[in-house]
Amino acid sequence: MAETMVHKILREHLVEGELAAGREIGVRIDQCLTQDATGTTAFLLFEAMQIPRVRCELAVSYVDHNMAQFGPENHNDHLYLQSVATKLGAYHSRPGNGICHQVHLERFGQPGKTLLGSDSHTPTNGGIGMLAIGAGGLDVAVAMGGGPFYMTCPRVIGVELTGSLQPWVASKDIIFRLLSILTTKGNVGCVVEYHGKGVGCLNVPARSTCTNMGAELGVTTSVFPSDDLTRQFMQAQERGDSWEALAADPGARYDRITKMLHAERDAVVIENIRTYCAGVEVSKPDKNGFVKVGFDKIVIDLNELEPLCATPGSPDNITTVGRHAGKRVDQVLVGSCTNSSYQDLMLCAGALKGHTVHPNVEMGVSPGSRQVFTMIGRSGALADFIAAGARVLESACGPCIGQGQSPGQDRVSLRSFNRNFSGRSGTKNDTVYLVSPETAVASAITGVFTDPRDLTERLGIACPQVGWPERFEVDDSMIVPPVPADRADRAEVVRAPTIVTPPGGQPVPEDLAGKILIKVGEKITTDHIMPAGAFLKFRSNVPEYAKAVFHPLNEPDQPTFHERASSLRDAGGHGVILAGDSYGQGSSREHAALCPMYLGVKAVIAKAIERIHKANLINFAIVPLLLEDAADYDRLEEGDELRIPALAAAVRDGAETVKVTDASRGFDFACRLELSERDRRTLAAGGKLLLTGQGSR
Ligand code: MIC
Ligand code: SF4
Repeated sequence: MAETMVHKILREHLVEGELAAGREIGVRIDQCLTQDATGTTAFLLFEAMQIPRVRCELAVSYVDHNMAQFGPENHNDHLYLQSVATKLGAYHSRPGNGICHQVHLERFGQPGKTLLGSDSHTPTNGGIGMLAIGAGGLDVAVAMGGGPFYMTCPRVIGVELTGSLQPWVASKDIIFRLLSILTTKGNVGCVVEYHGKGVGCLNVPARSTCTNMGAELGVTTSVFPSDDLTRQFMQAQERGDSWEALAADPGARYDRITKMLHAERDAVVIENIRTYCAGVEVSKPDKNGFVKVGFDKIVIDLNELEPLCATPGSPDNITTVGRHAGKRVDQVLVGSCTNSSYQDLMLCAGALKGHTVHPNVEMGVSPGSRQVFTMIGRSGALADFIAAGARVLESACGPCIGQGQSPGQDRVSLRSFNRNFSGRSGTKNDTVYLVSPETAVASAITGVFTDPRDLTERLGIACPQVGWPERFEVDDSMIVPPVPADRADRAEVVRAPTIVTPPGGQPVPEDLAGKILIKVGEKITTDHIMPAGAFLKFRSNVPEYAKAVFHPLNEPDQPTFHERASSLRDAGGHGVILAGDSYGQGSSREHAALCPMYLGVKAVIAKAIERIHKANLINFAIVPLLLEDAADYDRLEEGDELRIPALAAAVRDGAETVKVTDASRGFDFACRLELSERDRRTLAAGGKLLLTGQGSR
């Protein structure tokens, strides 16, 4: 039977289960990556598992997030990571070498392989034809130790690209269009597979922009075929030998996708589905106004695509750039793992050449890797940035994770990044728009929101043609190789006192007797639960970092979440978090489960929980409970006392629902336990580490 590319890779790597959408499968992982903000925990947990050496084909530890170095913590982390990773058999990409996803694409990504990374944007490497998946650090630690990764066998969403991109329209606009169709909600358990003639106008970094930001769709990953352009990219990286062609078989069928949408509230999304999808069917509204929308595949004509942007608050608030034309812009940032390739930066430098950044605007540029940095340096583009007045930042995540460049209050910031969750920039109630590098640079020149196509018409600036380098500057001297196995015993791990072994889990309580510690709304991200920015430096110290749980939601002059939760825990009570839809979307940071666990949280009750966060909750023995009737959310309040008798038995014995009593208000409601057999065993054991039998309580 004709197969999709996703199924080909999965079939090659299947170690447990069968390839039927919705079933749990175990997949062999070839490559693993960690970054410093999640990597310290991943390696501490790997050490706790007492596996002497990395067993997957390749593991790379990167340092790119936590670079500000206020206080000793960050440097301590870097030293720990370099020593532990290389001792245990991983490569280590040193601070300054670049953002993990960009460097991995340049130096290690390989078509047809599987990659598991402790960062939600690991799917970036789908642009080179890998099945690249983001996960919590504990799952990555297990994969480094040679264990399979368990996931739901995905439904494959086919995205056909036709035509070719017009000048000033970018691959970022493709993923924006996709976000306007699929949104950030309701895509859990799916993988996006791109195909069609239009793929041929996108080079590997441009493809990776789409797969990178596929993370914002909430899908497991996204993948492009591996073709001649992939071969050229790998040859130019001196890795042509590792190339292989990979594509779906002719006639391969993609899954039919169905989504529940609200006829009125989601009217624009339904209209987009009608415009861009084939085989669309929309049911009649149910009593609550919801319709079932089904379609066979998505078709995007690149000739018709125009510059798009995501307006503040969520990456799926998509409008055209033209709609904001003329609006004042105060800050422009180009960088992040979404758009900081050689091509992206050469294009921006080319447009800026001979101009000065508008006096309204502060512009910052961060090259994605040392390779990109070196090449813009040698080509003269770096001098063009400097001459134009752009502030050149180091090769790292930087402002994308709120490490500097926070915008002023009510100031409009345009970023070529992938996330604009409120407050992520480090400024409360910020106004961050996500745009392509093309739109970013056009607006930096004019000082107002500018459709980049207008640059040519109004200012006579032609769209720069960025040639493909025959050879990239290959220099792996900042990648430290593993210590040879026969010398590893003697290698010392540098462990400063700021690196604290994470606490172990406890089995699910037999009877839950607790309290709703916080009631949060819809689309709460891991940035709300466990903010990064200035708190990043505490990632390797759970008791310290736990003080920041729900920090952005703490009310002034009221006890913080940390204070409320720790006093309940110390009194022997069980904490519960109540949430709306898409709880835990965004990053893979397992601290969003680990720190609440440390504070005594035993369950999350929500309308829906995102994939990686749900897995992290289970790994740390917090029970994910889904409201059977979403309307019960409105009846529950913060401070309510909850009882769930025989919760542990329900988890162990395969119950699909549990009855919860709100003892404060005197009513019962039902919650679903959507758990695999393995999830149940993990929760019952007190978390994944204890399930393996090697962790300590
Ligand atoms: C992010 O973009 O939010 C991060 C920071 O890269 C996270 C990882 C982390 O929190 O360390 C992610 O995307 O997984
Ligand atoms: Fe770093 Fe931002 Fe990419 Fe996350 S999204 S890996 S913080 S550049």
